[in-house]
Amino acid sequence: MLLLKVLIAALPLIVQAASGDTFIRDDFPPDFLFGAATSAYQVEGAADEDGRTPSIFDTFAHNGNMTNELADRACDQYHKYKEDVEIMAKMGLDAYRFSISWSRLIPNGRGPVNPKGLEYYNNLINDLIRYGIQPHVTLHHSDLPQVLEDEYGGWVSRRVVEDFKEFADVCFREFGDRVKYWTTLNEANVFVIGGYDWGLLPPQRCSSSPVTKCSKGNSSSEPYLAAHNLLLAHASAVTLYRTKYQEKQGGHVGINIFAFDFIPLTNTSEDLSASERANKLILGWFLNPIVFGDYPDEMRKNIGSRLPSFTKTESDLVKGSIDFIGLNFYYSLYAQDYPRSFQGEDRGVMQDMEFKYIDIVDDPSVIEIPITPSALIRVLDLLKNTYGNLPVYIHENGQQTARSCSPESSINDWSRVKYFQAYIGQVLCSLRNGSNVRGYFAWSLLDMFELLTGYETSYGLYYIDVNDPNLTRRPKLSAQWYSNFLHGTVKCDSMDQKLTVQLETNATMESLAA
Ligand code: IFM
Repeated sequence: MLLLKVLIAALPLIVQAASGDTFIRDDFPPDFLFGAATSAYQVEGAADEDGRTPSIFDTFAHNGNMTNELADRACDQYHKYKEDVEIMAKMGLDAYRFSISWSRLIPNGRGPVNPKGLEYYNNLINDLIRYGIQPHVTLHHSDLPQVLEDEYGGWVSRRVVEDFKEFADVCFREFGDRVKYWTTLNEANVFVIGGYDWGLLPPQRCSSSPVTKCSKGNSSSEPYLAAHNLLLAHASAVTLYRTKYQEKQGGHVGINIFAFDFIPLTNTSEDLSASERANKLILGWFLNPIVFGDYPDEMRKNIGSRLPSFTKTESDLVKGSIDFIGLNFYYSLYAQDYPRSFQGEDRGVMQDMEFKYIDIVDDPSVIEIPITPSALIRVLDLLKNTYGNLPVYIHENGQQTARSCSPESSINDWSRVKYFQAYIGQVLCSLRNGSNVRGYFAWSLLDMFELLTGYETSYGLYYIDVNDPNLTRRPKLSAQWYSNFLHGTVKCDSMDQKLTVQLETNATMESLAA
């Protein structure tokens, strides 16, 4: 017993020790996947080609919300996918995470399948397989067909559940012989907060206020309604996969959630419990129903009848509906206690959860994301300790840089190299501490059309000049570093604040060029 206690007490030290180590690719389990990710609207282009119709993301981008509106061409992966698969192979990626554009595959949202859409995704998947790169497919990445938004209000209507299930059915049927990892929804929690509470993301619905540009919506009820329908749609698609396809195709299906890692703004007990509450509820809003069958009690208490209820049948449908958790993580935020007694009438999600978030960088002109030591370890620990240590794939993690600067400064992206090295080191620490992490996807493969900033900022391993008619892909230092890491030729100092980064060795800019 004493020995056990000593061992338990020593665990944090083991993590600390691991974090001071150097590491290489081979320190990860042999079947641990390293990949890169994109999403359909951000990368494909060909927005109105071959029968594709607009999604809510197109509408959002065309409504003057973005700094520029050229996503119609994006990186033109629709025409350049072969080149992109080649650069993935050169880098040594094990896997590529991308999303299927629902309105390219089924232009009317339901009904006939577009043969051109089918052909495109078949070609992309076949090419990936040919190079031994696993396709990891997301079904919804902020891009519900606009036609369904117009017809019945999209995710706020229960009708979306059946349409999403049918779309998923087409994907499983057509691509499931080769795709073994399916994610139903990308960052479901941020999609509803951004799209239905703040009105800052597609479909831009929120309560009207002097600062919002929403033409419809209700920030105090629609985020919960949309989330409820997302959960039912997710679970219906998973049940379909499990009953009709999983045994034959042998794949896995999960959902993707965004984690913030809230840290207390001050060391008061109020802020400390606000940060704990924020971390628990922002994940638990989706993961509690999925793992335990219902929303967290605290949400029910604070939100009352604005929070929809699951019937027994629905709760049974949702409970257990994942084989893995997809996780998006970028950096920590401060949380400050914000009790209901201090609030006005307006209710949004964070007010309901009784906290305010505050950026840890107090200068809005700073674009690069701070590297927050141990943040990812905390998030992975929370998942491990709360949700039964389900398999986790880190689906998005990456550094933002300004895009409007010169190509040379874009390509010399040391801050991105440092970011990847630090966070991949944190993943290793978590693995050593018992986390069930199975893979890591760098966000993003290319400089794409960014969700909030259009072409002002980017996350790519490869640089693209939007004004270049050929949209030439040029490897950045981060691509070189990632490739060297994947080929086992770079030794990294995990979590080292000074981060000695090595780049020389076999992957050169020339060898990685498109
Ligand atoms: O580009 C986005 C992505 O579409 C969703 N997650 C966050 C990324 C970076 O902003």
